[in-house]
Amino acid sequence: MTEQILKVEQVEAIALIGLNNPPVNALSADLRAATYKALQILRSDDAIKAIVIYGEGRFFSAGADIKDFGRATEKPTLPDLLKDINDSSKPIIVALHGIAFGGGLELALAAHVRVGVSGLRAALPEVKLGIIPGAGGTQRLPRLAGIRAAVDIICTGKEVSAEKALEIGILDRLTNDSARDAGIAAANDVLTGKIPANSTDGLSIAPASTVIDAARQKYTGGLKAPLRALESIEAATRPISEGLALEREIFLQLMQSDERAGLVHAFFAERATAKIPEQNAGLQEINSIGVIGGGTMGVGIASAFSIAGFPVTLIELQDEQLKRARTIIDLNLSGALKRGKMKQEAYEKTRDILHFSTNLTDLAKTDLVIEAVFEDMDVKTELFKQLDNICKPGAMLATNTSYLDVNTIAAATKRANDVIGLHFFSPAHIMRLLEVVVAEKTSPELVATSFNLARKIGKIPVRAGVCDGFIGNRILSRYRKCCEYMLLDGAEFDQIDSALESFGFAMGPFAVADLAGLDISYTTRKRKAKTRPVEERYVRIADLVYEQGWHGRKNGCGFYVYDDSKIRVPNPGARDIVTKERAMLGIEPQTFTDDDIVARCLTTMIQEAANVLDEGIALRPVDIDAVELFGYGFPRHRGGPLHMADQIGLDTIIDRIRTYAEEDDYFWRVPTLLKQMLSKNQTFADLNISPEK
Ligand code: 3H9
Repeated sequence: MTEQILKVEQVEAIALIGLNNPPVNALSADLRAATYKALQILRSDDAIKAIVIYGEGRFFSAGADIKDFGRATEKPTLPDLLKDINDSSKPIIVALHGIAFGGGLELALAAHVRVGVSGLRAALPEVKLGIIPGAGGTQRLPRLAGIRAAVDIICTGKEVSAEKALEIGILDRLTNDSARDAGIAAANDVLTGKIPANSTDGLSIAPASTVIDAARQKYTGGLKAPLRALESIEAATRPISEGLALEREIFLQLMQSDERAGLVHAFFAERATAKIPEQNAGLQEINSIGVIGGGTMGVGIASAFSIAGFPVTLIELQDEQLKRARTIIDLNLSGALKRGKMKQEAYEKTRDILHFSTNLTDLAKTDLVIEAVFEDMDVKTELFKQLDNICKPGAMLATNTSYLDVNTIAAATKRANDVIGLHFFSPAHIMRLLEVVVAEKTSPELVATSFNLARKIGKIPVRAGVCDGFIGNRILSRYRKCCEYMLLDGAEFDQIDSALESFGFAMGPFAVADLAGLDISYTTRKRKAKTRPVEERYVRIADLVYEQGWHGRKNGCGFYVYDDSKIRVPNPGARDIVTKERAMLGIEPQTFTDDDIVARCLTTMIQEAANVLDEGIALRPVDIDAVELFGYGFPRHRGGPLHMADQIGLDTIIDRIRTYAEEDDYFWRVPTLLKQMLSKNQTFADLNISPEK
């Protein structure tokens, strides 16, 4: 018997199987084979009357092994193992603690008795990976909990608490014991007849076509997996063998889909970014946070740390702004309380350790100070000079700049190794991305500490080097330019927006510009005008719209006109500006299809991403995908621009760039990295090597 992966023991007439496959007890091919074999041996042993399966370690199981999906069809498959469990002549009791997700929960559903330990979180999150539960979840959950609950749980992938699981029939019992003890107690009760041991597959089920029809309407037009899950759940009213066969067929079809590949890539991207060269450096102790600036970013950053329970001092020189900041942080905290992100006790404690001041010297003893003041180099360097004098030795000094040179900011102090960029995204208490910008002299400890802190406040940290715009804003800036060129050359702004929204972005670039405020981007463009290369095409349309007094959503008019319901209607005045600008420049409008629009945007993102990689600004392609997915609304099911580049093929990308270059050979140049990769027949996935290896 494989001892490492399973812990098998006997307590009187009860056999115990402890799943022992760290870190998450994934039901890998090896674990499945070992469990299958153990069950056969234990069933043939007359001294054994009942079998308990529980999880060693932090929790029961995170489900099938996503890293090794390729071996999902290896025998015994998970459905084979679970059928064997359900059909067992000896009662099988599953004791669940911590997490029972995906195949882990499906294993429990196939058993004869399920006992949960308080704090258990159960879910069938497969749709979030672009698949459906493929080991009986769509057939056995409806049998235990009814079709309505099954639809709700399976089509959303949401978590169910232990109490809810007991209430709806997933669990037979809930206890505070350890999983192992709870399993033994339940097995004894089964043997003495106190609790019945039932075969889930033998349970009957009431049809609920209205529930299925309503859900079908809800999920039509979205991702494939929830709809396919419904198809499978609907079959649960048929004999179990038919339902299981259909479920398997759909599961295997979805395993081949681009949606599945994109979502699994996104799942790993979220975790891969933590693997950085500095990951083994020592950590600084951070027990207090100072945030300078009471604007949108400062308030969001202060809220993010407060929600995570850190003592925060917010500095804002203007009394009026400080008052406003306090009100918004209060609102953010009560919002977090309402959404269940904070417990009542933590909420009250946090409010006690949140301070507001107009005096920078109040940060003298603070461990980490983050500035979020006006985006201007003189303002920032002056502030860092002051912080250098005020803050204690060893304090971590961070800038939230989104474009400026962090080396120059660090050089304003006599402690450049204590300076780092922490680029949050608005609203900072909600958006998950945090670009950790590592300047030339930033110490490895500061980088490691930033990554550690990011996790504590629920962010996804990505390591970035110093350049104008780092990873995300640099790619964004090209994407926007590409959209502006298409606008000038013949596409309409609402067509560009709707093409990119159909692709999966929540909002197209012109709608985003309206939301962010046309005044803000106008100021940035003016600031950069002096350094703009003469060869670069410049599109004045956004400037002209702004100069009409149209600032976007904030004053009800920009590229679009907004009424109170926030429904956008293209602004005829903005259309007029576009037409006149084309005429003035002698541009004959060309036709762009929605596919052309998406292809150009994607190509330029890949093009810039390749340069960002080549310059070492990003560590790996997957870091760039993570930035786009978690900070810029790139559709999760598409996996990120570089994941898509591999799907499209580098030769196609390069061909496209060469074709577009016939119109503008300054903007459209084939990056050196792409040429090198093509000559070596490499994909971006090949470049995703962890730096610690
Ligand atoms: C399924 O079950 C299909 C079946 O219906 C049918 C089959 C026929 N497999 O997240 P963490 C890795 S589909 C392999 O940082 P946490 C993860 O990448 C599955 N590896 O920990 C990371 O690796 P690394 C349905 C997995 O405590 C390490 O474990 N299940 C898996 O913050 C630690 O992970 C899901 O979708 C896995 N299943 O969170 C659950 N899960 O250290 C997906 C994790 O190299 N998992 N890893 O970066 C989760 O939601 C979270 O990992 C969990 C733990 C909440 C469990």
